[in-house]
Amino acid sequence: MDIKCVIVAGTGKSGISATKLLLKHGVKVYLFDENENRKSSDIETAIGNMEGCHIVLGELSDDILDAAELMVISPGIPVDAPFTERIRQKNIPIWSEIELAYNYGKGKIAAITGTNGKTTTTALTGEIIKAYNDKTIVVGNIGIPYTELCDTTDEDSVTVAEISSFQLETAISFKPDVSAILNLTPDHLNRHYTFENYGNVKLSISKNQTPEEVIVLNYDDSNTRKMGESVNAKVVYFSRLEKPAGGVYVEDGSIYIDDNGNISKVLDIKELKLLGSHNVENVLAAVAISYYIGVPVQTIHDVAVNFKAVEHRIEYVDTINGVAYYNDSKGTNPDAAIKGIQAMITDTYLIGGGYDKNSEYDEWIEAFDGKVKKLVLIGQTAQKIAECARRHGFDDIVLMDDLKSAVAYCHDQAKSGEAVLLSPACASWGMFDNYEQRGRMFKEYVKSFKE
Ligand code: UMA
Repeated sequence: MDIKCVIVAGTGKSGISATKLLLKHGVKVYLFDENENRKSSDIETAIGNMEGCHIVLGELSDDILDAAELMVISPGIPVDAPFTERIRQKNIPIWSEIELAYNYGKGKIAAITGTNGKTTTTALTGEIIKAYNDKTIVVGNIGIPYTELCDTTDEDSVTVAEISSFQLETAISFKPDVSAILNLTPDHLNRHYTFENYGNVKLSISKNQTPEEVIVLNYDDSNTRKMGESVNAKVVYFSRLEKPAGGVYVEDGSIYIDDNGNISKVLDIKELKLLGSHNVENVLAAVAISYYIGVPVQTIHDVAVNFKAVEHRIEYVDTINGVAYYNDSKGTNPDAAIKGIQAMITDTYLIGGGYDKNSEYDEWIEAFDGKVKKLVLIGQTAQKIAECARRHGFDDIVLMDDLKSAVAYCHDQAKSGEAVLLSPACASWGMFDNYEQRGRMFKEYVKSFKE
């Protein structure tokens, strides 16, 4: 890059990584944050070697605007934040942190966006591609800024990036080899104003792609299906419900790839440790993305069937005496816990209850759908949930003193082929510090039965 002086806006993860990258390449940086209360000493510690770096808190001076050739903006800062007006008046280009990384990175890129499922799909795609190519990095909205690792890539590398709409707004030349839009429902409308704008920003992930590159789109979502009509890239649809030509689809419980009429079976859905129809969609997308990055079908199969969910979210723990244990400690309210029970495909011992947030449990009980063999209740809400369940005609209930005895009870009672699910529909407070600790304790108790 032939640029000597850059303003980096935002001193979060993205701004720090972008600054370090630029300094390493000998570029002078004005690291700017509107928040005057940010502690310079913290920022300096995060940067390390401050040579060439000037921290600016509060407001940018005209001198800085005169000197800067580029501004790199963090995703959390809206592109129409008042201070950006002065940047535009000076005709200083504004790049997202993704765009900056793209200019330094090498190798192939798989870029994943969408409203829901991005993180699971990115994590799974990353695992699959890593198994085939150890020069694979997994970056972006998932938590590790792209600028932190782009310098480690070479021509043989693959970058798997979770990209948010915030990061796409100021992506200029970013061109993934394979892009994906998983689904589209209204989100972040305070930032993008209309659903149409939000959709257009998501679609811009493909704006520089040519027919040489691939875009993976959800055929079952009418919004993303429609996007296939307006892109330049080769379109590969995935579908759980239909069989789009040249796509990745489900038939008789198995996932297939149709590559120009060559059909490969990838896996049986029942082999997956990820549960729920939303996760089948995430797997379909990950299969399509990795296949078009060049990963052999056998490798895709082997990694996908062993992939466990993100921690505490319908996370497969282990199978003991034929009983599968799942940790859904992140099910801290009835809405989230509904997804947990919906994901189960066998008779389930459901461990619920905890801190009382004044929730109503009716819809959760209604969602049991004949799958709950026993509702094992703990904590402050145990009685309240039991009463609610009985009102709905559900009577297979047992109350236990604590999580440990609840797990022990399930271990005693559950038979081979059944499942045990911790999905409490309540916060953990009172019994645990947070849902993470509750989930970790659950996993420890389960593992103790293995020994
Ligand atoms: N700031 C301003 N002016 C503003 C707003 C913010 O100066 O108007 C400053 C703040 O004072 C702060 C800095 O900007 O110092 C924060 O920057 P940031 O919000 O972009 O935070 P980062 O730490 O850089 O994290 C970002 C992503 N955050 C957002 O998009 C809000 C992270 O995604 C991402 O993991 C990280 O970069 C690495 O790529 C988080 C997220 O919530 C997980 N994403 C949204 C989502 O998933 O829904 C999109």
